[in-house]
Amino acid sequence: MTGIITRRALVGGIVAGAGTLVAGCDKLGANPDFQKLLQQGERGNYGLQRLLQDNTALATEYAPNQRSPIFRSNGTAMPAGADYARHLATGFADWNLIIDGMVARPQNIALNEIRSLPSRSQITRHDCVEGWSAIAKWTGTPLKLLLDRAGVSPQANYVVFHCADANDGDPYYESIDRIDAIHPQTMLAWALNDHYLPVANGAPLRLRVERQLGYKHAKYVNRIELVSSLKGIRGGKGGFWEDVAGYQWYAGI
Ligand SMILES: Nc1nc2c(c(=O)[nH]1)N[C@H]1C(S)=C(S)[C@@H](COP(=O)(O)O)O[C@H]1N2
Ligand SMILES: [Mo]
Repeated sequence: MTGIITRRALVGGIVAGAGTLVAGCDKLGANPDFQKLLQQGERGNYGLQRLLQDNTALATEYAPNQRSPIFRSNGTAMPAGADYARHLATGFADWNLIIDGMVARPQNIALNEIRSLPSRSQITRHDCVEGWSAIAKWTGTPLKLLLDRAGVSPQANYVVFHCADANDGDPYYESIDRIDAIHPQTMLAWALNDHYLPVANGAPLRLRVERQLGYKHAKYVNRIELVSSLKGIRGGKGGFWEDVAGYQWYAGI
């Protein structure tokens, strides 16, 4: 956040504080006027933020002693199902990451190989719309490096992350644009505070997209899909909470 007024403060006028309303989304989500308001704010938000933003600016990084005593979990803390249980029991020894869709060379990369690739560490603040923030150190593989292996087609505008957990039977997923995908701090993280990820924080692989809110940081990622449009993916809004509760797709902070 570099400006004197934050981008979120600026767009607040447009979306009428949608960011603070979404917590009570159960009732509001059903209201068509509220949906319209969110979608208007959405277009303004994405366009305005992308216009004002330096696309390569880094999110603030902190010193080791500024880390929060604990980094809590939110959403899924333990994915249900026999598949994940088996992976957990074997220490994720045969967890693979698929990269497919609009790529020249579809990939199926073993977790161990991902962990052996050049990595980056960063101490950043995570902001959840449910009203908590925490600072932690993340270590992982820059997403750009993985995407370059796959050879992203020029028509692939979005990167979709598919997750191994399901909320009410509906698997979590998220997506980002190419600007955030190649940003130097955007990574598939495999360690939190110098230990392999705890299950509650997305073991064995989770997205860090530091300039966006918490719900964009998909946990338990096992597949990355490159697409030209988000329309064909599930509800068409680009993410689990975007589809079910009208959260903004672009959640820049
Ligand atoms: N697969 C998956 N990813 C997810 C969620 C989830 O429920 N499932 N919750 C999201 C939300 S709302 C937040 S704030 C962060 C929380 O990350 P943490 O559990 O490591 O704190 O993960 C995000 N990614
Ligand atoms: Mo969140």
